[in-house]
Amino acid sequence: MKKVCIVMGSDSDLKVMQACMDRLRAFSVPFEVRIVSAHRTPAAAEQLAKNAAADGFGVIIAAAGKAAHLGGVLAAYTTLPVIGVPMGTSVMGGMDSLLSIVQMPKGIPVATVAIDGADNAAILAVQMLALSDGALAEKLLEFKAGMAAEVAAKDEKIRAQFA
Ligand code: RP5
Repeated sequence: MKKVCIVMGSDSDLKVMQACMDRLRAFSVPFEVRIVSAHRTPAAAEQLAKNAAADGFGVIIAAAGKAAHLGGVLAAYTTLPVIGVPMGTSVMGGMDSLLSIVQMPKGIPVATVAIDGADNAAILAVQMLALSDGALAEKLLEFKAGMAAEVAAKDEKIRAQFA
């Protein structure tokens, strides 16, 4: 199976991104984690993205905050899909990160999840890999069925409570 490359602009992003690692583990999807910054280590960002496909990655998840150019820079150097995760920030609540990631110019898309949407980034990456992996697609169906069962159980409980 192809691996997921999780790239963070700083180790200060790790706490939020832990949910991404946890979800990928739950799906038994292999991943590697890197700290690479579009601004502090731009040469490493270029190298990582250029080599990612040959290194066995099928998708890149890029988490960054503030002027969050990491996903866009990685996407510029690879044809692999890049998922951007905007980090919540103290000054602008993460709107700065969100707009920096989502407003890519035409031709270089970065699939952007919600502010601090680490879990959804992992699920989206799994969905991408499942396009060419039937067993993984089965696991996704089970995952969705599990979620639906949970919500249905809550629905039943609340209906009884207010009947
Ligand atoms: C971004 O700047 C990082 O992704 C992080 O979210 C933010 C702050 O980084 P630190 O100053 O905490 O290293 O590059």
